[in-house]
Formats: sequence, C-alpha cells, structure tokens
Amino acid sequence: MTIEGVQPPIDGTQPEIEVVQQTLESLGWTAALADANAVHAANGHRPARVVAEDRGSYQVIGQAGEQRASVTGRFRHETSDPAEFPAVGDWVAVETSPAGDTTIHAVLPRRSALIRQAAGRRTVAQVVGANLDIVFVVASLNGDLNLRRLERYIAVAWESGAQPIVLLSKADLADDTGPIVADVEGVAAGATVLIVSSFDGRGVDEVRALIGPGRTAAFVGSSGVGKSTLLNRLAGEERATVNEIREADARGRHTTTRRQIHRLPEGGLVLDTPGMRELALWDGQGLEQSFGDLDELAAGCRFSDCAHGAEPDCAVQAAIADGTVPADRLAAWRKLQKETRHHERQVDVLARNEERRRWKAISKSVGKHMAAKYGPDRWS
Ligand SMILES: Nc1nc2c(ncn2[C@@H]2O[C@H](COP(=O)(O)OP(=O)(O)OP(=O)(O)O)[C@@H](O)[C@H]2O)c(=O)[nH]1
Ligand SMILES: [Mg+2]
Ligand SMILES: [Zn+2]
Repeated sequence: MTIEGVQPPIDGTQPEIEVVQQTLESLGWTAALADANAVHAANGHRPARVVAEDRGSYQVIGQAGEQRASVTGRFRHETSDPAEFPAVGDWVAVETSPAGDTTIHAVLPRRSALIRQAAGRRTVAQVVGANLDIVFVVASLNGDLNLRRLERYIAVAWESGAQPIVLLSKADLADDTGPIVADVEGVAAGATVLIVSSFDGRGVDEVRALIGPGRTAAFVGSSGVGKSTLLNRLAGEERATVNEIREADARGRHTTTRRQIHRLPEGGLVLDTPGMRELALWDGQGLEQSFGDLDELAAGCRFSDCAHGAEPDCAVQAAIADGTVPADRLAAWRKLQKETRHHERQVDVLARNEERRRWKAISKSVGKHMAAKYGPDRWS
C-alpha cells in the first residue's frame, strides 16, 4: 500500500512554490528542517520523507511524489552506525539522476526517535520511527493485557521525545473498563489513557483529532491488538491487511510485516508497525539527556540520596509545586530509571559503551525537541 495524495506534476515541470511548501508541510516539514536542509538545498538536493523501508531500499515521498531510493555509496561507506541510516519517518536529502535513479545523500536531524533494542543476540539500536509527534501504545482490552509489558512500552515511548498516549483497544469486547483503566493509569507514568473501538467507533474521533494535519503518530503494541484495523478505520478505507487473532490464546498472527507510514484524508500521518512483544530500553544514557532538567534540580535537594518524595527541602517537589515541572515527568523519570536498572543487568558492558556513542547523537536532536517544547533553559 502506498501513500496517496501527493502526485508528481502531470507535465513533468516543477510545481509552483506554494504548492511545494504545502505538500512538504502536510508531510510534517518544519522551519527547523528547512534550516537544517539549507546546505543540502545548496547542493541541489531535495527533501523527502522516508515512508517505508525494504532491506536497504527506501520508499520516499516529497515534492516529486513517491520514489524508490537507496543511500549513496559514500553514505554507506562513511556510516558505520546502523542507527544513523535512514529510518521510517526520517527526512532525507535526495537527488534523482537523469536516468531516474534516486539516491539519499543525508539524513536530516531527528527531532524525536522511537528506538528499541533490536531482536537478536547483539545489542543493537533500531530506530522504529523518526520525527514522531505521538506514540500510541496500543493494548487490547480483551484479556491479554500485560501491565509490565505495557509499562515498558510506555517507558520507551516517553524516551522517544514524542508524546506517549495509551490506547486500550477493542472496547466493544469489554464490559466494565473502569478497573482496567485504573490499573493502566497506574503504570502510564502520566501518559493519557484512551479507550477505543474500531468496531463501534468509540474514541476514534479523539485519536483522529490528536493526530491532526501534518503530524505523525506511530501505532505500537503486541500483534493482534488492532493497530492496522484502527489505521483502516481512520483512513476510511483498507490500507493494511488485518487478520483474526488465534482462537486459543488471543495472540495475533503477525499480520503486518513491515513499518509503513500512511496518510490520512485529513492530512495526518500514521506509522503502522508490526506487533512487537517487547520494546526494550537498552541504556540509561538517554535518561540523562531526556531528563536533564530533573537531574539538575535534584542537585539542589537537601539530601544527596533524596528520593523526591516526602523529604524536606526537595528541589524537585518544589519545582512541581510551583508548576515549573509537570508531576507526570517525575513519574516518567522514575519508571525509566527502574526499567533501565533492570535492563542494564542484561546488556554487556562493551556493547553498552558502543551504544552510548550512538545514543548521544540521536538524543541530541531529541534534546533540541524538548527544548522547543519545555523551554531552552532547562533543556539546553
Ligand atoms: N472486537 C474487536 N475486534 C477488533 C477491533 N480492532 C481489531 N479487531 C480484530 O483484531 C484482530 C487483529 O487486528 P489487526 O488490526 O490485524 O491487529 P494488529 O495490531 O495490526 O496486528 P499485527 O499486524 O499482527 O501486529 C482482527 O481480527 C480484527 O478484526 C475492535 O475494535 N474490536
Ligand atoms: Mg497490523
Ligand atoms: Zn528531592
């Protein structure tokens, strides 16, 4: 399935400049990206967004419509870190040769990135999605709701720099959602929890409004929770294949097999992902980057081992009381610390050091995003 709505000009000429701007903006283009792109524009490269990837072949979309693209030999040669290769959601600088081959010269800085530890024995960072505004963590209300797993998903979503929102799906199958919602809110670390049903339509308009024109949202969660069904409902047509879950244990069948960004009629963008059982956070370095404001504040607490609870003269609690720090950020920080401690026991030190360098580059752009969101003094 491909993205619709952006067509190349019929006669092959360049579309008018306003039309180009509007198209890029509807794909999530921002002034900050335009700044970062200036050096590439000077080289005659055009911006495009990666909407799908297939073993090194990228599907990109930009003012020239949709194209297949691959990275230049030079890019491949100079990039040793898999996390620096283009990922779905990335903005890239492309060039099309007279023969019609499109190549990617550079990846523009990411303002957010959903990163997980890739499956397999080696500890490798995998960018699930880049430049996301919202990460919808989807869990089904029909029985198989695992709070610990959900908690980890939410922690990784917080870490991405995007806004995490929990979607409890298949509400039409649940009688009394009250107790479950309370449990989920307990592990949501301040993320909003919404109840949806793609069958009776409950919550669908809220989700649509949250995504909004020019914004990008990802659906993540276990197989079979209804991510693709919700995408189809939002799109008003069948964009992605959907399959029955297994009767015996309510598990999904891993129907969606690759990540792909779809465009909604209203102009929002949805990244549908294959079901992932685990979304593991692999390193604590990101914590310092994303929660640097709390670290700094904590230095001002009376006790060096302050847990920022009921201790006297706690600078973190003071900041929450005067409104400089939202209370949910403290909750999110705690959850992430817990998750990281758990995880650090599992990864070998060598791999962690390697990841640390990778993570720095990525989280730098996340930090910039946070600065824009929460103010530069606490994030720079
Ligand atoms: N009752 C009910 N069933 C739903 C709802 N949404 C999805 N389903 C069903 O759940 C099953 C799995 O849906 P999918 O959309 O394929 O799930 P997915 O999360 O995309 O799964 P993967 O692609 O494997 O990760 C299908 O049989 C859907 O019809 C809902 O709101 N209510
Ligand atoms: Mg699916
Ligand atoms: Zn404190």
